[in-house]
Amino acid sequence: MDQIYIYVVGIAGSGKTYLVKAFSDWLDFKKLDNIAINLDPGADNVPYSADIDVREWFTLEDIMAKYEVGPNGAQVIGADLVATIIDEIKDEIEYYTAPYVLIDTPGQMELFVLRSSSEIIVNRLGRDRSAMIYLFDPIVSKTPNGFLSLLFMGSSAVLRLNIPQIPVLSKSDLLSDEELKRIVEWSENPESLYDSLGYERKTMSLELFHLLKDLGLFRPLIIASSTQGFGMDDIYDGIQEVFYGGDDLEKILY
Ligand SMILES: Nc1nc2c(ncn2[C@@H]2O[C@H](COP(=O)(O)OP(=O)(O)OP(=O)(O)O)[C@@H](O)[C@H]2O)c(=O)[nH]1
Ligand SMILES: [Mg+2]
Repeated sequence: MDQIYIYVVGIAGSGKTYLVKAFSDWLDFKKLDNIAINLDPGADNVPYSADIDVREWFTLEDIMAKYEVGPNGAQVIGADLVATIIDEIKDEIEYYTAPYVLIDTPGQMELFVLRSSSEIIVNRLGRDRSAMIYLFDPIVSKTPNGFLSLLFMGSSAVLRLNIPQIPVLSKSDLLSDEELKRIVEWSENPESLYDSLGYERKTMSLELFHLLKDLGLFRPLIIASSTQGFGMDDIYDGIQEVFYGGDDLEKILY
């Protein structure tokens, strides 16, 4: 079996790093060979053992010292530098035979999604073998406006990277059953999200929401928790569907 690349993407603190750990542990448990890659030069504590780690080449501190910039500037430079070592990373990946390659992306989502280095990385590793797990932060998702913003950010990630997206509500253990139900309903049904929006947001037309649905943006969220370990089987099924779902692939992509 060829390798497939699973990029874990989401806003700062949405649970990317812990999801890589939880999903890698789950795959291990199922005896499905996998490797984990850390692409975040600013990562402090990485709870999984990274098989390949960008910090072997450079860390945020290195960049701050070398380029005489602060942490934010260093993050931007770091994101661009990753693209310059992608051939070496690819060589290291190919050294492993593991079919599942889990990729932890930098803390700030825009660093990975909006900068062209991500396109270079995805292209170099193989676009048709790639998908992203997009994490909806549970606290931001609680309000309709927050949820809508995350939906737009997720869609910009799809437009930018042009790979299938598996939407996941992370850290779901932090939400009540009622909150979970409401958020999943929003994710599936444009009318319900529209109805929940505050009065001021109603200036957006319902047609816009239907357009977004037609684009495939409204899809049921997978409910997951890395600390409690649930939802990993659904994420796995989502990946299978993306790569082996046949006719469904188009639907998942767009
Ligand atoms: N309750 C709960 N907390 C979680 C879960 N996953 C992660 N966390 C906590 O959320 C915080 C952020 O998680 P990370 O996995 O580091 O998030 P990240 O998106 O990688 O964060 P950055 O890379 O720093 O942007 C950590 O303190 C974790 O302990 C979860 O499933 N449930
Ligand atoms: Mg992280």
